Amino acid sequence: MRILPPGQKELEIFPRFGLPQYANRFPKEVDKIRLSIGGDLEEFEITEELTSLPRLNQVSDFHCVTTWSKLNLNWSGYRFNEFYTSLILPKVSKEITFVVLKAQDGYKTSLPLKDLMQQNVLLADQLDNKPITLEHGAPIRIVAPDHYGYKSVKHINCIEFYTEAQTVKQGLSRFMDHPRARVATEERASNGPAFFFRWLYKFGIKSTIRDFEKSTAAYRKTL
Ligand SMILES: Nc1nc2c(c(=O)[nH]1)N[C@H]1C(S)=C(S)[C@@H](COP(=O)(O)O)O[C@H]1N2
Ligand SMILES: [Mo]
Repeated sequence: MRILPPGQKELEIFPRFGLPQYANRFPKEVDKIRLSIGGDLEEFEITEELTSLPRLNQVSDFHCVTTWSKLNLNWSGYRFNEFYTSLILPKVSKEITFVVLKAQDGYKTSLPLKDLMQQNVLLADQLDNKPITLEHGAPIRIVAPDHYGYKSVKHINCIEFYTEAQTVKQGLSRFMDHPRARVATEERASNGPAFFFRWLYKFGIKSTIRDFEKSTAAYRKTL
């Protein structure tokens, strides 16, 4: 038996998942990778330059804050660390500490730069040796295995680099988004005891999986 992080349970499937309001939002551009870079540096765009970085494969576990975990996912892509050092740092003149991650479906979150610079954080464009599907983040997503799934932004198309922390979310979604969301220390939400969120979120897993499946099936028919 594998020992899972505190409060997590293994799921056999790897569902398309997220906050209910994202079930019906899909990326427009799934074939071409385009990253808008901004924040406290001059804006520019990254497309093919990404493929100049070394490709690597990584097997890692994925932990959703709602307590399900999928083990041994086989990703391929580029190390965020290498991406930052090779493609961003040359354009940076101030000390960057904070990164905002935005996606084609309107989803956004943030992480401290030091967390993204860990060796196991990827910009992944393949899962199981195939291009990442619509379900799992086409054309490219963040994979941050030490952080809850909500930091692993799918369909990422914009990355902003700042010298200081920014307010990315408002109200309830701000409360639900811990600034670091580390799995090992159970940083499930920005406030309140972890056991409460374990209990609360469990009720929504099945219905969320079903809603996302339905929306995906309906959307696929329109393609
Ligand atoms: N763009 C985008 N990224 C997202 C989400 C989302 O709704 N939109 N949901 C997050 C949450 S809560 C989880 S658990 C994972 C789910 O990834 P999966 O759909 O590949 O299982 O994506 C994260 N990244
Ligand atoms: Mo999640």
